[in-house]
Amino acid sequence: MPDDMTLPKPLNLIAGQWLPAASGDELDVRSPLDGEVFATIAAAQPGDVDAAVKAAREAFDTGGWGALTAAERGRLMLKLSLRILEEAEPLAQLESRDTGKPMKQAHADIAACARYFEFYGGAADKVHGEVIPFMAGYNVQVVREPYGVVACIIPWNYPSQMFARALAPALAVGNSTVLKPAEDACLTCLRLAELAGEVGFPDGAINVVTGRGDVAGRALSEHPGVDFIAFTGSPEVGQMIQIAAAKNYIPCTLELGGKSPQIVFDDADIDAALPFLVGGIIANAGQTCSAGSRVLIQEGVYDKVVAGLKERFEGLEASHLSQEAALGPVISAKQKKRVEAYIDGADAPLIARGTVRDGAPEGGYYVAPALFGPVDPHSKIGQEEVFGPVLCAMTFKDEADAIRIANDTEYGLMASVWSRDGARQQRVAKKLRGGQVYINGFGAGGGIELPFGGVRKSGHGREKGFAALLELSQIKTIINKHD
Ligand code: TXE
Repeated sequence: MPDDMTLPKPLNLIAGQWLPAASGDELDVRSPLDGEVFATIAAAQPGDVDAAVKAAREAFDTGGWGALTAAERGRLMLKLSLRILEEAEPLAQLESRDTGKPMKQAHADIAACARYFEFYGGAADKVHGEVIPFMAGYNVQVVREPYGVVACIIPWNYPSQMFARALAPALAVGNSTVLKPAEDACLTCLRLAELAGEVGFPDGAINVVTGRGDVAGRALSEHPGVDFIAFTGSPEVGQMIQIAAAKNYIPCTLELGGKSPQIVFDDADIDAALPFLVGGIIANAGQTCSAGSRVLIQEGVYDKVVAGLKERFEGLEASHLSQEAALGPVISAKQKKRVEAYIDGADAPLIARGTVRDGAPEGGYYVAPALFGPVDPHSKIGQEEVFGPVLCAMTFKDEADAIRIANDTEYGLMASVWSRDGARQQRVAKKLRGGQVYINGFGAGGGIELPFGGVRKSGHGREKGFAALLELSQIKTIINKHD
């Protein structure tokens, strides 16, 4: 870790001003790499949140943000995208220290963050309405409008990507925003908001309140001045968000995680599949909503696939020492305890365990990856989201069995189908529950252009792609009787 790392201002951003919590409350930030406190952040209270929402409202109603044309908003977003790329190295270092990600992953996240602003910056002036033929003497326009103030409450697993995934489409269609990043990792979000100010975003377009979820997050989600909530996080908090949104009669999108299956049929190219089966759960130490945490394997190839997985798992090392490390620590002592409780209490045979590399700091939150199998699909570890580097191998007999097991959890977010049979690929993909299905690949939520989201306990609404622009805007029908 570089000693000369520049930390962003540990303050809230409200109407273009960097402010401490009015109460003066702060929280310590620990690095998962070594467990040491390396920064503090403001612990926003309801009064700070209120000020942030009012600032966003003013920016939208009468301030500089609402006055911009779509093309001007897009141009600012494109400028921010370039600025993020210029700052990629320090941003990646900050992201790595804050989340524990290996640098390679942190760099990929910063590149994706820039890409979000590029994609949505380019799309800002391409969202338009339509004209509907109606009775003689009428002109009917359907226009697409922003909601107003969008509250974005995001988690710690991909702070810079989540910043962009939530904010970029909301801003592109003209909403102003209040971001509440996660208390476990929010420093890149503060720096990104600072960069937005540097490239010319008007005050109040992006406001940031840091602090505890049950204080700042709750105050934001319940605030009557918020018009839309975009939430990513746990199902438990997602449910509270939906209730808070209902009380204010506003819409929300929820992205809540999953237990995503990768299905390997006996005609699959197993050598091609193996890196994706491992990568789907190891990326970001398994702390990905769309992690491929279940591998469903057809009986005839179970031994062969498991042998390949075992070999790879035994070679995995959790580390912060190498730029190329496949996985780093998990986010916090709490998360490490949670993941280890799943591993220690697993009601399935352990097939393989990776290692924590020698030299990893004692205080870091490293977890050696674990492969279990055959896992009973109805067992606790086969059903619940672990959010760590834990893979469950399961068997199935035939196509119908595979679809039944794949869909038999409370979640439905991502899936993949590994088979050489084109008709089967289509049949299975169409029957799987969830918002994204890969065929002969797995990209853990990848692709900014591609709509993404879940069903049931994985949430609802679609992020990414053009779909997010439609989600974060509403239509108004203007009926003009002209003679
Ligand atoms: O999430 P929380 P946690 C899952 C994953 C993980 C578990 C717990 O299984 O192990 O959730 O993680 C804010 N009102 N996912 O506890 O608490 C909080 O400050 C309003 C999957 O970290 O849901 C943070 O900004 N906001 C997921 C955000 O909600 C509240 C990613 C998410 O935190 C709040 C993260 C409240 N009462 C965890 N309480 C994914 N889908 O990728 C907390 N928050």
